Amino acid sequence: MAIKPLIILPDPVLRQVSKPVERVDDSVRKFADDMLETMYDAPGIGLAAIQVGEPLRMLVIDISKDDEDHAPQVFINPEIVASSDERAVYEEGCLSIPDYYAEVERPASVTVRYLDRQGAQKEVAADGLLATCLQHEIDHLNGVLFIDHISRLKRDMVVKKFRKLARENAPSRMVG
Ligand code: GNR
Ligand code: NI
Repeated sequence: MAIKPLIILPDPVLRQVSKPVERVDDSVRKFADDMLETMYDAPGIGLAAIQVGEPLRMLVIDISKDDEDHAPQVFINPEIVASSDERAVYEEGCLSIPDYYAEVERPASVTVRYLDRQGAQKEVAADGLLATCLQHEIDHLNGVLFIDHISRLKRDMVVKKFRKLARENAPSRMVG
């Protein structure tokens, strides 16, 4: 198992559209374990492969409470096959946009079809936090971030702040 470095805004890698996993084999399962370890270390409740630089359509989620046992879930090639008309608002955050939180409105429930870590096709009807988290992660597979769902004014402010941080932390600053 290995903890992988997280890709942070405004890295253009986060805007890539990820490619389907062609075969669920040991290397895919090993990568899912690395993603889970990275997510738990962060800590976060979800992680998409692109957040560690792999443009593959897979994500991991664990929405268990702190005082409960871990409940890791792996979703490979997930697809939203149904969404409710009902909406829900959650305060979202993203490991690729550290320490920034904003309310996002999304369908309150979704049905997601996916392959599990054995490569078996599954379907889950999700609501509550799982529905929000699945939509947040599936957005990542399409190069979409939660800040794309907030006002342009707020988004521009966040992007500007993270551009500045990236500049300040750029290796060029260390030279000379
Ligand atoms: O850890 C995370 N918390 C979270 C809270 C509300 C809605 C979505 C999320 S996902 C996020 C981890 C992450 O960035 N996944 O891509
Ligand atoms: Ni995220």
